[in-house]
Amino acid sequence: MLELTDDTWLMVLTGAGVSAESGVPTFRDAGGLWEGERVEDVATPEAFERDPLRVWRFYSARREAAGGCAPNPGHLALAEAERRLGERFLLVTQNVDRLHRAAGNENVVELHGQLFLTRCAGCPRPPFEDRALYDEAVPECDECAAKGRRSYLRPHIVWFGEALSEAHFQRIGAFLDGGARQRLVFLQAGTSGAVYPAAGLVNEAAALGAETWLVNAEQPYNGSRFEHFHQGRSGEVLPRLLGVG
Ligand code: BV8
Repeated sequence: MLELTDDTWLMVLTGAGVSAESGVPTFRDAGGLWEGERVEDVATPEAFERDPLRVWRFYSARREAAGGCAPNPGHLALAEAERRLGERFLLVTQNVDRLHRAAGNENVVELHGQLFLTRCAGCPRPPFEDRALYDEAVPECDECAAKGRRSYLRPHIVWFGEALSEAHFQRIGAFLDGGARQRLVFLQAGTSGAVYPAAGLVNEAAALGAETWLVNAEQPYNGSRFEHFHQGRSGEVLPRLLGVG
């Protein structure tokens, strides 16, 4: 068991596997999202430039699927860990489905963006809440239109080749520095460890002396970096591991 002591600073990195038991499809598993679509066709800025409607159809289908999903016991265990540790807990997720927030986590860094936010591809207006499905036509920015310009709206998602938010890295860095003075623990759950920079966070934490824990259905690409590996479904393993089941 991973004991949450009074001096524990716990950073958790999650991926699609944590939402799998909620019914949200993963990416790289058999039957996952990349089986039907090539990444380059739907999750790159070039793809959006080439065929924005195809990209919107992909994200609209994901909005529709994720909209009906609820947190599973893995999410709930992580929410309970935050209740116990407070500001000594930080959840860094690659998931865009908001299920961690729905479970009750507040100290969350959504590294790859959010499925239910839309922003303008052409102007700096802030991302806005949007659950609409765009299957027939690519939506356009009304604020740009008011200024006589035409710009497409796009999902608030970090695509391959796009930079992640600097503010996220500052928050992660500050947390790791704080934890390094006490008992720093890094826990990775439900991710293939294939996508960077997320997959490299374990190295940063380990360099600061963190204990490294892994929960996954199978050995991930970055699995060799971890001291403790609990193989299995996160909805079953996380509650047990964190002693909150
Ligand atoms: C950038 C869109 C720079 C979001 C996604 C270093 C080395 C090599 C390459 C790179 C590198 N650094 C950067 C790169 C390039 C690239 C990259 O990582 N390429 C890889 C693939 C080689 N990274 C980038 O381009 C990033 N940007 O570096 O910018 C820059 C700087 C300045 C200026 C300009 C640019 C951007 C990365 C953004 C990626 N966006 N998609 C979306 O549509 O949702 S990635 C996509 O993969 C999702 O976001 C997803 O979250 C992410 C990770 O996938 P996983 O969550 O791991 O899901 P997966 O299906 O793969 O795995 C599930 C796992 O769970 C499996 O292991 C399975 O066994 C397990 N599992 C299943 N069920 C369960 C379970 N485990 C437990 N319980 C279960 N029930």
